[in-house]
Amino acid sequence: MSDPSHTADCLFCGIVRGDVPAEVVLSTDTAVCFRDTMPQAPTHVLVVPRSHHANAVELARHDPSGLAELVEVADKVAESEGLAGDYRLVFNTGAGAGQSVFHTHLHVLGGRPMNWPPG
Ligand code: DGP
Repeated sequence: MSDPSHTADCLFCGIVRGDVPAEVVLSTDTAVCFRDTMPQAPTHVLVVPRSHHANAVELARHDPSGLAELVEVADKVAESEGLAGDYRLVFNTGAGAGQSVFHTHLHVLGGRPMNWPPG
């Protein structure tokens, strides 16, 4: 949902608004990118759309071009972090899959060898 009434208690809406501090590495018209406070790799940045949707599927349904843009922005972040086209993008979707913040965010991970399957 992108209903603004859902965003008052949302942590990432707070970061997007600038009310909650974060180490921002890139800010665009549509997204804010900041370092994850629990990094799982030497580079771990979250690419967060300014609009509130609960997960990647909700964003895709309501704003498909916004989802594509998120991936473009993630690639810019990876480049500026020196990952040279070598990185992992992750959308955790649902609590059972590890999603803990219910505002769409794309994890950009890199700077170490990545294992498969992921844990
Ligand atoms: P997920 O588990 O996929 O919903 O990812 C949420 C990520 O958000 C998780 O890796 C930890 C990170 N995180 C949680 N709280 C904060 C915060 O206050 N600031 C920042 N920068 N990251 C946070």
